[in-house]
Amino acid sequence: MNPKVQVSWNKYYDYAAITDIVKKIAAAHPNLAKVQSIGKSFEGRDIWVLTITDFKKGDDTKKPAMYIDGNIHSNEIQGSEFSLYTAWYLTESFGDTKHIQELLADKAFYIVPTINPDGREHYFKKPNTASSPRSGRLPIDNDRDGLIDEDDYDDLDGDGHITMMRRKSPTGRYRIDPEDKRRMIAVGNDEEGEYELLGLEGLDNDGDGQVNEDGAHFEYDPNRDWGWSWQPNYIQGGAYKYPFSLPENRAVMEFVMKHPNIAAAQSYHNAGGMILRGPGAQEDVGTYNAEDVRIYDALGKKGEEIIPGYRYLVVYKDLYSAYGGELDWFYGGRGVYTFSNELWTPNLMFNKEATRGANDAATFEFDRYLLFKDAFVDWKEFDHPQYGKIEIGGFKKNFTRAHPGFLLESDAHRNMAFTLYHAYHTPKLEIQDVVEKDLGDGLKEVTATIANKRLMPTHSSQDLKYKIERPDYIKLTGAKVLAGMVMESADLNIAKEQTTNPGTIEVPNIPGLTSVKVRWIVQGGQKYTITVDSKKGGVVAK
Ligand SMILES: [Ca+2]
Ligand SMILES: [Ca+2]
Ligand SMILES: [Ca+2]
Ligand SMILES: [Ca+2]
Ligand SMILES: [Zn+2]
Repeated sequence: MNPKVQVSWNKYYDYAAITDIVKKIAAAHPNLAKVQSIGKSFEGRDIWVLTITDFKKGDDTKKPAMYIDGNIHSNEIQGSEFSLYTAWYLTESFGDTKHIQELLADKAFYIVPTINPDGREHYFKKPNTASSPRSGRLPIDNDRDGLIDEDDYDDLDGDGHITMMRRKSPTGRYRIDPEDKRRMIAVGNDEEGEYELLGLEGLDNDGDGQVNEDGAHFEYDPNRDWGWSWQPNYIQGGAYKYPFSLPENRAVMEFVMKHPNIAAAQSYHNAGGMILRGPGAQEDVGTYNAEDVRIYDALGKKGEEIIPGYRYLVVYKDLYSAYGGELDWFYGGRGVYTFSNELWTPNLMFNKEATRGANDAATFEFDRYLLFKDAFVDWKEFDHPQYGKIEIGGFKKNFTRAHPGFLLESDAHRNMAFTLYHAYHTPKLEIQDVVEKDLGDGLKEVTATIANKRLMPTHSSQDLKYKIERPDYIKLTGAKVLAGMVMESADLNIAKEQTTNPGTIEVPNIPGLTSVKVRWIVQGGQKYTITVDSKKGGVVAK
């Protein structure tokens, strides 16, 4: 492959660079990619979406679509590179990869590299930790003292990183690891320690007796703002005001509402190596019925094969309860099969099972032998106005949650492959055969078989339960239709007649890997057209 758009996939991109890449992809591949803004962030940045499909084979809105986004949590940056890589790979490999050509003939992709550009920019440009900031940039008075963001982290030593503070103390419960002097280890109950840990670099800026209590690092949680099982702030910390009160999420919601062809969705987070599905909360277990769980399981288990080291898990059961999460809205509110992947697994460090703690021995070894200690700021002394003589040191923001550059591209490719498998299994409708029977007197019986060649139905069980999307229409035009019916059993000749508007038969669902039959009695019409029009299954005609 000799790509038209040159991008290095072993590094990270700030907002300006993302803007440049999405525009270059669209300019280089006008028949495959379009870029538009779905709205503005709080600070006024455009939120870019790339629409990827083979436009020569039909409009994106008439095809089942896969929606992909990243970076809802500001510090969880690599979802943007993974999303961008997907758009880049689809467009660049189209020329010589038959599978991609077929996929883009049938499907569309809506790819939003970052749905939180303000937070991303803060993470890149300001001193931060691997876990900050989580929020976008709407200002909040976290401690309700009447002041906003009055006590953020402070980069005390001015090195551009927010690391840890420690102090020698006879009552401290930590000591230095003799194996790696940079690492602090907790002492046992019967041991004496020599250091206490004082948290992240900071001062009590406003003299209220607390350090780092109100800053940009945690204002609210953008992934608790979505309109399904939403709970207010006193039940669910970080919920902010009401569902879709954040402008970035509202822009996504409005885009999704305008694109009812979205049948599948993927959001990217970090970290831990997980392929997550809902429900986010125990209360919603009933909304995931057996048929849908079967489809989630088929996709999720394939994902475990495609992305070694990642585990397919259920949020509320295997992680924690969360209300008003994005994946719950996509499935609960829109009936869309959705996964959230927690990117970066520490197993990638030495290709064996590992934990990802910033204080785990393997993390230090990996930094020492593969990153050559580039990810760690060595401890150094500092005179703290409140704590006295302390030391500052620890991992930089770009390690423990984000992939080191040399491991970024292969994991992006594997996660993309999982989303392509997911997209492949959105419905593929085909008018399989049309059988005519002459009934005499210029009348004929037309029986059409509509097959769905993929795993997903045109309506998830959640969709059917709440009537989220209209039924699928199977239309006969070009002849006078006298009667129309759904064949419940063609073999036994059992039909359910539709007396109103028989030319357009409504079927509630076309399940995956199966077919439905419809029949009309028509008069005349040597040449007629049968059209299947499904919101999530696309439009096909014969
Ligand atoms: Ca405050
Ligand atoms: Ca610092
Ligand atoms: Ca304070
Ligand atoms: Ca305060
Ligand atoms: Zn996250």
